[in-house]
Amino acid sequence: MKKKLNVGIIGYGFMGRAHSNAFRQVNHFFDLEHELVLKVASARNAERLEAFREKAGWEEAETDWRKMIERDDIDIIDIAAPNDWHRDMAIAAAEAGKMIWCEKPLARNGEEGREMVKAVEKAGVRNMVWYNYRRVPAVTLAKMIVDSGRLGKIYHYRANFLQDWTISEDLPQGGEGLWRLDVNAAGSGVTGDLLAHCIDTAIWLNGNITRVTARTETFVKERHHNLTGQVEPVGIDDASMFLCDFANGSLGLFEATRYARGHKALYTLEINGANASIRWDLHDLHRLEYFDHGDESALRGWRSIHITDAGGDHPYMDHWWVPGLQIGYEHSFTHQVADFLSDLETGATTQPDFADALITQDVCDAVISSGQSGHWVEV
Ligand code: SOE
Repeated sequence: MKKKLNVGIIGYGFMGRAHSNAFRQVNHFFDLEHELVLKVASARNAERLEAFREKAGWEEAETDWRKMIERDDIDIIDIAAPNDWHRDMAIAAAEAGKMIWCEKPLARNGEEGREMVKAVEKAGVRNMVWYNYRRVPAVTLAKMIVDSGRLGKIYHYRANFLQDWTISEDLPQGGEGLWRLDVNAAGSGVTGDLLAHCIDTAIWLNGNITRVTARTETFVKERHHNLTGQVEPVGIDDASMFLCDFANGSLGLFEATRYARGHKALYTLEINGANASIRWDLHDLHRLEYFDHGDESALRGWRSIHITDAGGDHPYMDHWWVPGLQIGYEHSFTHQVADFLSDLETGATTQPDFADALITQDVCDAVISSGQSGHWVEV
């Protein structure tokens, strides 16, 4: 008989849907001692909440998230609300002794993030942040290759996250998914929304970032605000680029924008070492490209590895289909929750936790600060 864990989710947007799907799938594909129960869903808009509850498969709806957190029968709080809610919700959940899963970025800034880390450490509750791309099997395999030392000394780390959905000046800020354009809700623009993913993966694969120099830009300076009804200044960064030093001596180059016409969610990364290089592209997420200078010269070249070797050496794939059949974006969330549940059983810490995500938050803050000052900023 499995031990049941009751989950309470806050938020019914894109991430609310992605997380709910993972919670529903995890016990069907992973052998775990615990079973997740989709107990309560919470959000302010009662009508939309009810539609979400029914469609996503939650047992109950609660429009007051504090009431949900206070319930004795809830074991885990999942925060899938906009960034300006993360701190208060996480602190309340920690004080109530709940395990906490929080959507990325950890918070709007390092100051809020530090309060959250303090709260979970004081309460001694397990916690995790949804930097889901670490659990795309090709990215996990990249980590295994880097850790094996096959790349040799690392010289370069390069990452992009390109989108084009905010180019129109008529697009409002505020409310529903558009909170991402409102600096009060989001904390920053593409730095926290997109570069944070790239930074999390980069630190995981290549170690700490020690200093940055950035160029940030807001192309559309004013937008209609959906909640206030006024035209208001835009406070977010629409584009953000930075150069950095890694502690291991390698150099980093990062770019994120929502103004790259034609690109919808093009997250790419590349690592160049003395012996070998790897690269990955979210639009072809089940492939990892690998170049090994040690290969026989006549055959040497970039190889494109299809990460579908179920029963072989490809991470996570033995939980899914037969060799050759690929999986997608949503599986990265299922893998993350599966890892959390198996770590709960072994006592291991699940990464990234709040403390880990705070390091990424500090790099984001340094990028914003350097973009404003035009100077190098130490992290
Ligand atoms: C929108 O910019 C968004 O959905 C981000 O919020 C996600 O974190 C990213 O994975 C995809 O794009």
